[in-house]
Amino acid sequence: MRNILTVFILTFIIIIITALSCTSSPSESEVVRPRYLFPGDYMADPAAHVFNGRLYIYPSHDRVSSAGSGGMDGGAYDMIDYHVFSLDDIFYGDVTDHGVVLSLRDIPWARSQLWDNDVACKDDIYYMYFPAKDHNGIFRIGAAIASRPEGPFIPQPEPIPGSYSIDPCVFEDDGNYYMYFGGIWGGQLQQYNGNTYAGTSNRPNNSGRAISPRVAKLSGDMLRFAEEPRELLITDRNGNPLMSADNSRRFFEASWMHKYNGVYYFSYSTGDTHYLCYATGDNPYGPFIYQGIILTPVIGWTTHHSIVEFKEKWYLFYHDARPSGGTDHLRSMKVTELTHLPDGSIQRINGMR
Ligand code: FUB
Repeated sequence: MRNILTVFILTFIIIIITALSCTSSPSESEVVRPRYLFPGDYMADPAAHVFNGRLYIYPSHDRVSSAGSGGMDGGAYDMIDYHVFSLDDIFYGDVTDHGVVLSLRDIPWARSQLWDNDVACKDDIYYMYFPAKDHNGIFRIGAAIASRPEGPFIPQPEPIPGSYSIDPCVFEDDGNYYMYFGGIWGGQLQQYNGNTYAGTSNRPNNSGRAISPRVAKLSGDMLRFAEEPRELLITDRNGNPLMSADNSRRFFEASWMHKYNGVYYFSYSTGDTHYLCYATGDNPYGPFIYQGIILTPVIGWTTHHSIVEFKEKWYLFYHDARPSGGTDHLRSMKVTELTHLPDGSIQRINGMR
C-alpha cells in the first residue's frame, strides 16, 4: 500500500513540474540577459536613437569627484563631459565609443553638472539638449549642434530662453518636435510655479497634486521653445491627478516618450521609490493615464532609461550601479529587450537581472 502511495505522489509531482515548465515563461538560459554596454567606464541615463540605420546612445558620463558624496542637491553627480556610443547589433555587436563630444569647459553659461542629455535630428542636423547648473547654481537646458550623429557638438552661447530644471527628452511627431523635461529634489522642479522661479526649496510640499513634468514644442530652428512650457498631467484610471504623497506612482525625473500602435507612452522615474513606470495618452500633450511599472528597482538610487525600436524589436536602455559595487553616482549603462503585450501594456522587467 505504501509503495502505491509513493508512486502516486511521485507521478503527481512529475505531472505538476511538467505542466509548469510548459506554461511558464522561457527559462533564464533561453532569454538573452541584459547587456552592460560599456564596461570600460561609468555611463548613465542612456538616450538611444536610430539615425541612418545605426543605433546611437547619448549617456551621461559619471565620474569620481570630490564635489560631494550624496546630499539633496545631487552634488555627487558632478559630470563634466559627454561621450557618444554607437552599435549595429544590440546584444553581440561591438560598441563604438566616439569619445568626448561636448565638454563643460566649452559651454560659456554652464558651471557644473552635465546631467542626462538627449539628441534629435532635423534636416540632417543633430541637436543635443542637456541640463547644467549656470553660474548662479540654477539648472538650465542648453542646445548644441552637430552635422553628424556622433558629434562633436558645438554649444550655443546661452541656454534655451525660458528653460529650467533637468532631463530633457525630445520626441518627434508628424514633423513637430516636443521637449519633455523636469525633475524634482536636486532637479529643482519644485522651485517653479508654472514657469516662474519661486524659491530654493530642496523638497516639494508633500501634499496636494504631484508636480508635473513639462512639455513644450520646439521652434523651427530647434533652438527655442515655440510656446510656454505646459504641465503634463498624469492621472489614475478615474481621471484623478496623481498626488504628491503617491510616491510609488508620481513623476520624479527621467522623462521619455515613445509611440506604439498610435498610442503615446510617457515613461519616467519615481525617484525615491525607484521605479520606471509609464502612462499613456492619445496626443503628445496628454493627459496621460498611469498604467504601471516597466522596471523594478535596480542596484543604485537612480533609475533612468530610454525606449527605442531597432530592427523590428523594442529595447529598454537603462543603468544600474552593480559594477561599481552600488555606488549611486557611478552607474553603468545596460540594455534589455522590452515587450508590448497584445493589450498594449508593457511587460514588467526585473531590475535585478
Ligand atoms: O545623471 C544625473 C541625474 O541622475 C539624471 O539627470 C537623473 O535623471 C538621474 O538619473
